[in-house]
Amino acid sequence: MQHYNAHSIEQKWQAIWTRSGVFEPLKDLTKPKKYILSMFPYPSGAIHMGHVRNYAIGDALARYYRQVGYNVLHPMGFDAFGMPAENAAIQYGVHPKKWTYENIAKMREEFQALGFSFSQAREFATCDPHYTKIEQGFFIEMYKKGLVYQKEAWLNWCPKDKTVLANEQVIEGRCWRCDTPVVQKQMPQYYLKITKYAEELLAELKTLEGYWPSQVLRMQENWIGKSQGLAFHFNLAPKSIALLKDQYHQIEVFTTRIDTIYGVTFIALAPGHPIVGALLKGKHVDPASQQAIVEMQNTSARARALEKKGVLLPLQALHPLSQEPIPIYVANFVLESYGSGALMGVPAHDSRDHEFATLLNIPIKQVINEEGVLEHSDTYNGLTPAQAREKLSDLFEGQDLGQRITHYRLQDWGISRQRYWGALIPMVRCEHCGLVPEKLENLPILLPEDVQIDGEGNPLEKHLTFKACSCPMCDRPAQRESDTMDTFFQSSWYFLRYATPKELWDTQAFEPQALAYWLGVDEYIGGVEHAILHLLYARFFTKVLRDLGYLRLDEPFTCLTTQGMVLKNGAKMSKSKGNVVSPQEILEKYGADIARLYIHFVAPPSKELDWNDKALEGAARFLKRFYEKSFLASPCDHPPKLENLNPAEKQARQKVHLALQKCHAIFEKKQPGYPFNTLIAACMEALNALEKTTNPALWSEAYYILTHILEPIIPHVCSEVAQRLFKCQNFKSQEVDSQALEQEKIEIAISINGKKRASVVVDKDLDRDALVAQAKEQVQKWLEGKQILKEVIVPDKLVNFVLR
Ligand code: ANZ
Ligand code: ZN
Repeated sequence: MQHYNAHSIEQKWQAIWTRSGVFEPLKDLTKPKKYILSMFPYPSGAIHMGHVRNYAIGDALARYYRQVGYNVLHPMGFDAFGMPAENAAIQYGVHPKKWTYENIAKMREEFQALGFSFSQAREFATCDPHYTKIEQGFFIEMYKKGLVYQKEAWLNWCPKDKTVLANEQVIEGRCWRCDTPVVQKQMPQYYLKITKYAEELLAELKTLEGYWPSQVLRMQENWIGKSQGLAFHFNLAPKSIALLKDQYHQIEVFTTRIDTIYGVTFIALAPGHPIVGALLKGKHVDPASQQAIVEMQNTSARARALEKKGVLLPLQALHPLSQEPIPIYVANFVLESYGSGALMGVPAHDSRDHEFATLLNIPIKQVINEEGVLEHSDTYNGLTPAQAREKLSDLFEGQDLGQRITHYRLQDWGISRQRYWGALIPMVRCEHCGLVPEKLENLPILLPEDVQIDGEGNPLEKHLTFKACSCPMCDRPAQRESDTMDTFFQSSWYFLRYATPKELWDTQAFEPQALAYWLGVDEYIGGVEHAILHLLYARFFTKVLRDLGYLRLDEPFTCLTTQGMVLKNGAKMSKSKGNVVSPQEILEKYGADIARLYIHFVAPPSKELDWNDKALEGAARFLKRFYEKSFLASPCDHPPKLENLNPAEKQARQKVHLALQKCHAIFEKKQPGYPFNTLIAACMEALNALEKTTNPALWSEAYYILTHILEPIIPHVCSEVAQRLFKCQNFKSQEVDSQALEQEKIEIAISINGKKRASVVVDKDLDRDALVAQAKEQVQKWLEGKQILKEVIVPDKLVNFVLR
């Protein structure tokens, strides 16, 4: 017997795998395929436990499907643009490119040390020039199709990073990366018209029902946020029109509750509404109000939502039906970018309006009574809200005062970033021709490398020659765009790129046949934090590229698994809490197989994993035992003869085949959610039972099956054992022997107060509760009306009921 030495076994097998290329997808595109993808990482330089978990799940699936005979694509790459590289440049003076590629090399080694079966030939980083070239081409095609446009916009601005942030990158009013309070700033930005696809993105969520976690589907649905309502306007009072120098005559609003029109007691404008701007410009508000308004304008929508604030404006509108005057406020909870940036306030029936009205002493007028029908609403009294909505919408539309519209909460995707380390937006501004896309033959437009990165502003703006170029239309001197793209742009199509062999990357985006063969992704695995943005953008890109003629696919990810967080002591691992368990240390101390076994053993993928050192030791003990006991097995080329097995041997064989059956059920999703923890438990039970036996044929069969079941989880040790015992080259899915599963039957006597009354034949390993239940059934007439004081069980022999 040899003692288990993780490092020598693991290094040996990792070297074999790297040399042999066994994890590369096959060129044969006629075989059944599985595309198993774990979300690619940002190359921070060191992987964390969340990565280990994510990739251990994906790797188990990839290895299983190779066993079953599929052609498997299991690629890995790096989401390599973004701010940390620039921050490192600022902090340590190292160039982002150098920092990034060095980190990639380190992480690649860590992946290898964990034994993940990634295709190495398809790895890329999103900052590779071949990738930039293709995606700049996509950008230009989208621009030409009207899917990209430029717009002046109020944006979240991080004064520290000097960059625009998406709403989702603002957390409680602060920058998601550096925690600086965010302010609002207006500037021209490039937008992708994702709203054009809002309806399809929403409708096709239905096709994913049952394949994606329902929680993710609900989050996407809410994010798209479809609502049906009426867009109409309030006329301004004549004096107000005069004050605004005849520039504005009305205020557009959007409501989903036109039935509450008689309950309107105020109108509220977003702080960035143009009428507010006009009032400030004309100096029509007092200094205190002006200051309050400017403060609101400088606060992000998220931060504004925390506490309601408002300022009364020197303006009035007229109620469209009663013609009564209505006061107009600036309110911080009104969003610039939702509807028309203004709303009709109905404090009696909307909780936000109610809070606002209470705060500012605005009247509250109830127009729906306790019975749920309209009141104080002129001729509409007595109608239900739904009836009133129909009638009033008809009225407004009939008189051309308003229009029924479908509104989406989803907004166009602002992709401009004023940062260096990103993919350049391939546009040029020419004094004569305006905004012009680069010529396709000039792509990629790459970043200049001689830049000064000091944390202030965009290094590209400060570069002496970068911006100067010639106009792609007229050849006269022009200015190159210095904005780079949101890194979500890169992660929106990387999964499509892997389908194409590397040799073609320089010349084409996708190899159409390979793309058609490999996509959709059969199982996509990643953190639930990507439930909204990344997954929505990736779905959007798939549809856009489909419409541009690159692919024939509506939805990119056939199945989605979101893994739970890795915690320690119930809290998310973080440096600040000092509760980080580093994969590097665990690898050092235990090796990859034990780390992987542990991760799969303590929790099923979708559940949170609370780090537990005891369970880690338990996993380590099992793995060592599994390895060391394998020296008791010797190869035997025939299966054990069933009729010669004694009861213990029969039981051991049954447990092995039960584990195998579970293995199939789990990987084939007959048992949903990949509960590998139960599979490992079944293997542990099988090994326990096996240890009570000595039959060589049985041990041989058991080890053959167990190494196959466990290879997806602990591949190194299984490869080692299978090679030594069986000269096994490739793992091939095994078949369950249904005869092995048959339970041994035994006869149990049933007595009452010590007197035998009946007997029953049951499965040998029937658990206690089931046995008692069956016994009771047999002796029911003696039990009726009596109280059972005690149930005494003599294993495999007798059940005795002690009655009062
Ligand atoms: C009056 C009203 C009465 C409303 C009532 C709701 C309930 P959803 O359903 O999410 O689409 N609204 C309109 N524009 C807004 C803006 N720019 N910022 C913030 N809120 C705005 O929300 C539609 C409702 O949100 C609209 O219907 C409007 O308030 C408000 F009992 O109008 B409602
Ligand atoms: Zn020009």
